[in-house]
Amino acid sequence: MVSGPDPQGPQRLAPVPDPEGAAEPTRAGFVALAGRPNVGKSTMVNAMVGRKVAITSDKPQTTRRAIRGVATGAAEQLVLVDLPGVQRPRDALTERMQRRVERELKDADAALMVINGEEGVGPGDRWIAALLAAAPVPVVIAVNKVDRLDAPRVITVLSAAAELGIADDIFPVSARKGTGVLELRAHLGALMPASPFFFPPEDNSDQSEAQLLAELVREAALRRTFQEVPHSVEVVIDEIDRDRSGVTRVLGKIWVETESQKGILIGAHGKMIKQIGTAARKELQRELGVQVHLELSVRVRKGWRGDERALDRLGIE
Ligand SMILES: Nc1nc2c(ncn2[C@@H]2O[C@H](COP(=O)(O)OP(=O)(O)OP(=O)(O)O)[C@@H](O)[C@H]2O)c(=O)[nH]1
Ligand SMILES: [Mg+2]
Repeated sequence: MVSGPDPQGPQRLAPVPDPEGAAEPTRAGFVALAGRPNVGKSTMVNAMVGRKVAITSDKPQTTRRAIRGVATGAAEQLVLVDLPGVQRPRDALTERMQRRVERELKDADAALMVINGEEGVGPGDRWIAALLAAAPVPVVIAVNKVDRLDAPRVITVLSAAAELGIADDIFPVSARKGTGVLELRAHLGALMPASPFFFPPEDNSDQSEAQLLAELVREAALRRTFQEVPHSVEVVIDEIDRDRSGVTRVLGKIWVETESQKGILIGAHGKMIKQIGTAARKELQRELGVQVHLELSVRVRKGWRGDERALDRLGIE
C-alpha cells in the first residue's frame, strides 16, 4: 500500500532538540511554490534540496501531490512545498490539486512564485499573483529558465515580474543549470522565522519510499507518452522486497483509464512497457543504491481521476 502525504497539510514535526551548547539560533519554515504548470517548480525544489525529490517532465500538471523537499543549511532549514501547477480545475483530480494549493499558501511562511522566463508574464501569472496577494505571507519571485534567454530578454521579464506588484525581491534563475539557485535559497532562508528544525537534517523529503518509487515509475511513463495519456497515468507500488542476495524486487501497477491507453502503454509486442520499465529501473537503482528487479503491470481503472475514493486511496488530498 502506498501511504500518502499527511491530510492535515504542513505539520510541524517534533522539533529536533538543539545540540548541547549550540550558540547559533536556527531559522526554519515552510515555503510554498506557486506557478503555472510546467514553469519548473519541481526542478527548482530538486535544485534547492540538491537531490531529486520531485519528478519533472515537459508535460503540464506533472505534480499531483504537495511534496515537501527539505533543504537544510548550517543554521536554517527550508521546507519547500512543491505544489501542482495552478490552472482552472477540470475534474475532481485537478479540483483537489487547486484546493491544496490554496490551503498550503495559508500555512506557509513565504511563497515562491515561479515564472517561466521563456514565456514571460501572462494572464495565468497575473491570476496567480492575485491569489498570492491575498495570502498572508511574503512573496519572492523567481524568473526561471534564464538559460534560454539573452540578457535584454531577462531584463524585460524581470521588470514585467516587478509590475505584478506582489514581490520586492525577484531572482533570475535557471533551476536546470543551477544558476542563481544558491542566492535564492539564502534569501528564502533569511526570511524564515527563528525556529528549531522541523526535519532531521539528513531528511530530503516527507514522501514514503513507496510513494517516491511510484513517482519515479510515473515519470518514466510521462516522458514517453503524449496528449491525454500522461494525465491518465497513475502508479501504485504494491511490494518492495529486499532479498538476501542484495537485489530488491519492486512490484508496481500502472493505472490508465481506457483499454486504448493500456494498449499504448504496453505497445506493440510490449515494447513500450519494456522501455518504461528499463528507464524506471535505472532511477530506482539510483535512488535505492541497490540492484532492482522491477515488475510492472498495466491495469484499466475507468475514470479514476473523477473517483473521490480512488483519489483518497492515492493520497491526493
Ligand atoms: N531550459 C530550462 N528548462 C527547465 C528549467 N527548469 C525546468 N525546466 C524544464 O521545464 C519542464 C517542466 O519542469 P517541472 O519542474 O516539471 O515544472 P513544474 O512547474 O513542476 O510543472 P507542474 O508540476 O506540471 O506544475 C521540464 O522539462 C524541465 O526540465 C530551466 O531552468 N531551464
Ligand atoms: Mg511539478
